[in-house]
Amino acid sequence: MAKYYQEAIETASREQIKQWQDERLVATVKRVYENVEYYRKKMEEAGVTPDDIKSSDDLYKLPFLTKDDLREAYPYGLMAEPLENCVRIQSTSGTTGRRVVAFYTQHDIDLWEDCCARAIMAVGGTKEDVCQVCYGYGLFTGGPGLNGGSHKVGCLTLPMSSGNTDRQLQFMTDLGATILCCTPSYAAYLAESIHEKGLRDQIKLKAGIFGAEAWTEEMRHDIEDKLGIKAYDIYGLTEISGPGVSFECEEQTGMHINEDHFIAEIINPETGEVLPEGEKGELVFTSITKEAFPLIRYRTRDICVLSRKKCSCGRTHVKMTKPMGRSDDMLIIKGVNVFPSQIEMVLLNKGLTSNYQIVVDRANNSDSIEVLVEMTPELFSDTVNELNVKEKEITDALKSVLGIYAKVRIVEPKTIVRSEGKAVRVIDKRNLYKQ
Ligand code: DLL
Repeated sequence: MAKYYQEAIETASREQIKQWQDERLVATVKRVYENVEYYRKKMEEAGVTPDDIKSSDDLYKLPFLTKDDLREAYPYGLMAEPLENCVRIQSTSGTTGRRVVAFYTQHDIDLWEDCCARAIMAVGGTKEDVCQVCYGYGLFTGGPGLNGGSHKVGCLTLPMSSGNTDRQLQFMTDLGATILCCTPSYAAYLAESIHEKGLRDQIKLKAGIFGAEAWTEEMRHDIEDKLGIKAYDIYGLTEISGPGVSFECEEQTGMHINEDHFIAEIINPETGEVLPEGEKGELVFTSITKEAFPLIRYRTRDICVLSRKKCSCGRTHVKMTKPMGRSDDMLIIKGVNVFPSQIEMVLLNKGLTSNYQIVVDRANNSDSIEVLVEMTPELFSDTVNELNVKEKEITDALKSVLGIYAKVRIVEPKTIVRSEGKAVRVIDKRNLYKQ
């Protein structure tokens, strides 16, 4: 059974992969230097010219790019193709101020969908399969990416998008879905609903492709047991295209990075120094085939380890572990990227103090977020009713900034533990990064 979408590429020799990376990096650097003022300035500041980049061995000479650069250059500052050649945007789930917009030419979409097709075939997908995609469609990359990959493999694609669990289950059983694509928390929720409704023997699922958020091995086993499937991880980020930057194969021991499109490095997040293979650090990507929005040395803030150990699946592309944490304070709650600073801004705007704590938890596979904030002397004299009104006001403001519901509790002064070092702003009880 064919298990590769592009066998010659996925099993290419290391020499061949290096050659692709060398040629494509040199061409990409030259192109952005000539076409994108933002890059040219950054390179000039770092004292590097395209002539200094002769192969991927010279990558370390180039400056890093961060989310702040993307915000500074928003919206069009990093676009490397004329607008008339771009056909799509996708955007992160982040909110005002933190929003990241990525651009695609038709060629970019084509290559991105190839990456997702590789992921689907790696879990045993063929054109005989019925692939149910319940990642969100729209600005989020999950739905469009896996949808495109599923088409390329030739699966019958169910473009469900997220939510409406009853309808998901109806299509899953009526149409005999065999591959499920969604976040791991939604997969676990679907598994639970299937059990509750006694539908286990009516489903034909064999594999799931779950990503977009951290999940543990325990969660994998739980989903696999409940649904009687193999559950595979998939990783990606909007900035670098979306899902399919890397994906798991049958070995289920890490995700192969599509190295013909992306060069991966691991750096020390404090110093920026490139770390040798096998060391844990921040993952940095350089895209070498993208037309509209090539990113050079983009710091993902995801912490992981790379390995080039031979894989039994026959793929030769480097593997990354599941992300083991982040080097910034971004939380992913219900699939939405949330920065504590956004919450702080809302509280301060509403006249509250910066003595607050964010408690994130997960019950029945659903994330919840509670914001505790100490009352100010003015609020101290307010009645319970007035406090309730204030809490509701903050909840609404948070909803409009974050896009998700956060329970707000105003607590008495001095009840949030003070710390002598850094304040403990976030208590994440989900333990998602436990390996
Ligand atoms: O989450 C793209 C995606 C969609 C990946 C569907 C997989 C499946 P963003 O919303 O830009 O893009 O969020 C990117 O999510 O930097 C990681 O911190 C986190 N993340 C993505 N996949 C995984 C995973 C999509 N498999 C951010 N495990 C990334 C852990 C993940 N974290």
